[in-house]
Amino acid sequence: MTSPTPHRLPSVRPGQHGFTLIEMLVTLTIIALILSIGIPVLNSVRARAARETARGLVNAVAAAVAGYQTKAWTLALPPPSIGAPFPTLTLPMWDTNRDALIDGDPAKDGPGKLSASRHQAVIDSGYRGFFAMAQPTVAKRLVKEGQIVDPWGTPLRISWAADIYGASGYGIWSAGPDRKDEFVSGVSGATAIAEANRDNILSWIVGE
Ligand SMILES: [Ca+2]
Ligand SMILES: [Ca+2]
Repeated sequence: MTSPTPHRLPSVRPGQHGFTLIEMLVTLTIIALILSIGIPVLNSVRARAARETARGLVNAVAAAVAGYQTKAWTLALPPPSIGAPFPTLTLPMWDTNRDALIDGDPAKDGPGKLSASRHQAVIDSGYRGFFAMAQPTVAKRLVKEGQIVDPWGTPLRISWAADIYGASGYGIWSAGPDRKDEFVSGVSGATAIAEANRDNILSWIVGE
């Protein structure tokens, strides 16, 4: 049995152009090899860059929130009857609509857990959402309609006080490349929640 010759010249007759079959196969094999090595490396570099962007974003937003002394937004509600005093409503600053997402422009952001009338009261109060109020340094591509999104397009989340961040203060986080965390509908049960939260990028250190 003869092995295929790697040489090109013997198979090319005068006046003939083009590649031999072996040359084509060798070339294709080399291209496939380069792609098989290069694409995963490129994807890995991109994934790392996205995580670093998200980490910087989460830290910047956490610092911007921490820079404010007032952590609640108090507004006047319409009086229940003519002549009655205006009741006040105090809401967690940066998440007035209590949907665990950093507020965008309240006129565009939904009412979240507020009633429509209370949501309107927030708009009327002059609250303009996190981005307009705190003006953190954020790349333009990470802002969509006044809402800050992570490199995977998911709005940043915020939670206030004990359940997430300790006795006082805010926790900011990105849901990570999988765009999921325990607040996404359809994620329930300890195993699914742990899996969804595994790649989240947090502004705090777990256990502190
Ligand atoms: Ca919100
Ligand atoms: Ca996640």
